[in-house]
This record gives sequence, C-alpha cells and structure tokens, in this order.
Amino acid sequence: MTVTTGMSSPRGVWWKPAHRSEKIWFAVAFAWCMVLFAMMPLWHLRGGQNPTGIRARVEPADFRDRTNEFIASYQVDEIDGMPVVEPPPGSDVYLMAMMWQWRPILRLQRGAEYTLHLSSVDVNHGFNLYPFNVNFQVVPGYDYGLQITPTEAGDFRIVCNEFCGIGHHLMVGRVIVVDGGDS
Ligand SMILES: [Cu+2]
Repeated sequence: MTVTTGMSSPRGVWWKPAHRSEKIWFAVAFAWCMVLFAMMPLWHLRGGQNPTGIRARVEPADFRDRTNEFIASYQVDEIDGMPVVEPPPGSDVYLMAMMWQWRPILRLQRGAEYTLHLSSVDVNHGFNLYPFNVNFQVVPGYDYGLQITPTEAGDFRIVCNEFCGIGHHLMVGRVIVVDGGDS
C-alpha cells in the first residue's frame, strides 16, 4: 500500500477538464454572485429602507427636555398617567424611548406631514409600529427626524423590538391617528 502525501502527486489520471454541465453550473453560480453583489449598493440607494430626514447628535438629557417641552405645549389629554399630545400638522413631534415606555401618546392627523423625532434616553430600543412593517432602531445619543405622513386612521401600538431589559415586553406605546377635521 502506497501512502500519498501532499509532497507527491496522486497516482493515475486525477485531473480532467470540467464537464460541460459543470461549466454551465459554474457560469450560472458566478453570474448569480455578481447579481447579489450588485444588489448591495443598488438596494442601499433604491430600497426605500433608508431613514428620511435628518440625523443629529443629541444629549439624552436634552432630548428629554425637548420631549417635555413638546408635551407641555400640545398636551390634550391623559390616559393612565401618560400624556396624550396632539401637535399641529407640519410640526416637530417628539417620541422618547426609555425603559420601559414610549413617551408620550401621540395623536396625529391622517394625511398630515410631521417630523417625528425619535431617540432613547437610556439603552437601544426598537421602534416597531404594529401592525405595519415599520421598524427603526432607536439609539441613545442620536436624534432621528423622520418625515412621516400617517395614511390610515386608527389606534396603533408601538412595540419595542429590541430587547431592553426585564420590562421589555411591557414597553408598548400608542399612536392614535384621527381623520383630519374640516380643514
Ligand atoms: Cu425597549
């Protein structure tokens, strides 16, 4: 019995040109690799998943102050101790994520445009507007000003989809979209 090592060639005819079907398979696989490769930059530009509007640094304490000022300016109601805020169409809206709540409850008009400022004052949270496929990472230290226009009236929930501690499952916020008045 001969022992074959990496130092000597294997015996017999071990190398043959690839079969036609193997070449076709290789060409198809390579072409598909190129498609996937091209999709990375293409999807970044055309995918529609990039945040709209601005992103800026913000100190968590400053964001908390802005949110409190926003609440003080436009509060219309209170549900279970949580302020309900109805800002005028076109205005800047503040939503603060913290362990374990979304503050405040927002009341928005259908069809109106708002700039939604999202930030966290402690750890990472995930903004998921249920039941829609809207997902956004809410990172402390950053103020995301998203251009939003509610297209459906209803009483919606914001679910935190980034595990943020023992009360994560209780972190449910609320957005109420009402049909615009006679304006
Ligand atoms: Cu959370």
